[in-house]
Amino acid sequence: MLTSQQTELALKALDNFTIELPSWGFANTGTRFGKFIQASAATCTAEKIADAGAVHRFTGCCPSVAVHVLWDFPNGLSDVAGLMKTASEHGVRIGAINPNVFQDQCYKNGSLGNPDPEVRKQALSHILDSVEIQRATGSRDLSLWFADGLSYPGTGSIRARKGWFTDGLKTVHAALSGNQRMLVEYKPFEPAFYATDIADWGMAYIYSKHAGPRAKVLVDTGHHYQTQNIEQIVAWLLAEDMLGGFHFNDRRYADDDLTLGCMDPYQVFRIFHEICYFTWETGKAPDIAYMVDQSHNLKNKIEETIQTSNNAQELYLKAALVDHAQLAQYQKAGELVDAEECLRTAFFADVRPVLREWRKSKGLAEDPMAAFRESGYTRKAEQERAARNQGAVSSYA
Ligand code: AFD
Ligand code: MN
Ligand code: MN
Repeated sequence: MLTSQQTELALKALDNFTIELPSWGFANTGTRFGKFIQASAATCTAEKIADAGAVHRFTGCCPSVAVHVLWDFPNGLSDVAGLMKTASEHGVRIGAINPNVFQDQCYKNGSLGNPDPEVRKQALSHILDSVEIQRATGSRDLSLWFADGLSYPGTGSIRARKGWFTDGLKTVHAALSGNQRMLVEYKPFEPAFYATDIADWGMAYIYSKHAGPRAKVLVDTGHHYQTQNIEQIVAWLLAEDMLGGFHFNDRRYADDDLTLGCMDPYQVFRIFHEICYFTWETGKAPDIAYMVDQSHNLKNKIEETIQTSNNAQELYLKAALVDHAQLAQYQKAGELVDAEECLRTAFFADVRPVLREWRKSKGLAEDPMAAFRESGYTRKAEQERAARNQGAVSSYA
């Protein structure tokens, strides 16, 4: 049972915690081995936004939707007004802008890292067009992930590619204005299987530093080797004021894009702990974009996103409950067991009652999953979308 002081702290933490949803999480996506079509899945960007709006309506913590330029703005800037109108009709706003320089045929040997200067120019022009969309939607963040890399030794100059990326990202940075930021995401492998051009946090950090002060590192929790200590990376980036945000998901083996917290909730808690501990020590909450990046191939897409949002709120709440003053004392005194127990006590605290109290105070159903299921949203979506989804063949493409 939480003390009244902990309850007050928890309610305040929930008021300040939001997590952005990925538009691509609501459409029929899958793995490279095919996809299993869901009749209720979104079949256009307006429906993806409507589905994200439904998650926000039931959870109260997902007010924005990250979008993918090629998939959500097929006509570029001219799609912006309509999508912003759709977003506000569903009680959400457009969030991070994701350029796409990984699926066009010309990017076979890379985008900003391509040895052909014409392809590098084409990639840069798409990213600069994405900055214009970012400006038009009023989005703060440009979320940059690159599939660039080599799959065989000797098939490219690692240093030349580093130089091209440095130049390209500098040019992107120069196009930013106002409160705009660019978040540089790293990934150790996939689809490149020998040397990915932005493979780890160090490379993303160096590229960001070269680009300029608006560039920060984006940590995708699925983009690490099995043994990597993600919360240590988070602590370093916080200390350097270089943590831009997260793409949250969970994994058992690689970039599995599973439901946040389904495999290792204690690791997610430790990541949030580093942020809450930093906030307590500095007295200032870092400006971090919490975003989901998952591919809901098997579960109902909206239900999995509600599950993800609930897990994120619960684990963030637990991290907020750590007795930081006590922990700092034990760490200083080298009291190892007592220091560790500060984390474990908070991790095992039952925060579901206070989460239900918070939802009630916001006029939300205490159980968002049950409320969503009772709403009949899925059945209605199936009726409206089944025919269009039937046409989406499950293929190796
Ligand atoms: C894939 C990539 C990366 C990127 C996401 C959205 O691995 O995580 O952020 O697609 O473009 O998951
Ligand atoms: Mn990602
Ligand atoms: Mn990924």
